[in-house]
Amino acid sequence: MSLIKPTGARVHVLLSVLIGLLVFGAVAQAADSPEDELVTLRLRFDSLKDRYRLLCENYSDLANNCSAPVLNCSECPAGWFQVADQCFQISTDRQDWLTSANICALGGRHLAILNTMAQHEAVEKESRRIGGFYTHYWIGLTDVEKEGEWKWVDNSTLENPSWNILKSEPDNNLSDGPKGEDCAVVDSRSQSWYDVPCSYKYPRICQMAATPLH
Ligand SMILES: [Ca+2]
Ligand SMILES: [Ca+2]
Repeated sequence: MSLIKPTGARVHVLLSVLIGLLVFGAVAQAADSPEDELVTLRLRFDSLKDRYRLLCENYSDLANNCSAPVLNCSECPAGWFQVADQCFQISTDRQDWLTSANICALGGRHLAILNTMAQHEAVEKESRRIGGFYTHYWIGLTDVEKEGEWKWVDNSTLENPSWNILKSEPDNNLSDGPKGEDCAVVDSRSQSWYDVPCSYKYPRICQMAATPLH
């Protein structure tokens, strides 16, 4: 094996490059706005929380084997699954949309407001885990107040729609009555939404904020 000793010139070039990188990094950092910094810190915080949760679960598995005290690693109640700082639960019973919304509303919860790809992927994963016949679930989205004006149950407007556009949804299909289709379900397999009559009966997805770990 041959070792190449750095010459004075090479060391000088290396130092220049390193100093250049440091200066560039410092300038880039200084150019960040507080908002950018906040977003970066939030991402790092979420990443650390995910890492903590994983380590906590590994610890608890080991603790179980050693009869040591087990930590609570979840920020969600038993039977709920977590996505970022939110908890979700898929029901096993089937109700119409309004009954489902009322059931979820007990205890300050609500029908699911699905805004992200991660939430849709988690719903698909949980749906596959629990098995069963159904893959369509009520979500907290309706245009019952004004046709075509879709709103979430918290009155927020729809910003990231995931309608199944290949099936021309939402189509307010009138084949099941003049009321059309004013309530939305998510198809967990295609991770897309359909509008359907609110009187239909489906399982539901409830949502609540996660309780931070202590
Ligand atoms: Ca409609
Ligand atoms: Ca439809």
